[in-house]
Amino acid sequence: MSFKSTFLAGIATLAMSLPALAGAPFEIHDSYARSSNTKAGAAFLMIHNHGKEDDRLIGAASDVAARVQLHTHIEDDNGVMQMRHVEEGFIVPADGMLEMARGGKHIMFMGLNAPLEQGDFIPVTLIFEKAGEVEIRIEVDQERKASEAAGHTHEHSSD
Ligand SMILES: [Cu+2]
Repeated sequence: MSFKSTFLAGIATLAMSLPALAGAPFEIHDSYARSSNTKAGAAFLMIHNHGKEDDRLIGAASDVAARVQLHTHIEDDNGVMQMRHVEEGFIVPADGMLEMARGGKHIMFMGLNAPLEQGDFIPVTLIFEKAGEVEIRIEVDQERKASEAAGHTHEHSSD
C-alpha cells in the first residue's frame, strides 16, 4: 500500500467516526458524471454550504473506479489546459459554494471498473474535513453540455 492510500484510508476512518451526516449543512445540485473513454471519467457538481463554518472537500471515493481524485484544470505556460490532482482539496465556504464544473474542478475517476452507462446512478462518497462523509449518487449524463453544468457560472474556460 502506498503512502498516499494509507493516508486516505486514515482520513476515511477518521471521517466515519464523526457524528451523523444528517446535520451536514450541504445542498448538492447540478451533479452529473461522464466518461471520456472506457478508462476514465469525471463528475461535476455544486456544493452549497448553508452552515456557519467553512468546510473543505478533502477527498472522494467510489467503487466505480480504481482511483478517485480531486482534480482541477490549470493553464500551463503554453496556454494548454492541464488536469492537476489537488491533494489539499477544495474549500466549501460558509454561506457560499464550491463549484465543480467542466473546464475546472472535478472528481476524477481513473481506472473505471466498467464503462459509465448513460442514465446510471453511480455511488460517490464525498469526504469533508468537518462534516465527514456524505454519500451521494450521481447520474451519468454523457450528453450534458458544459454550459448547462452551472446555471449561475459566469465565465467558463473552454472544455
Ligand atoms: Cu481530471
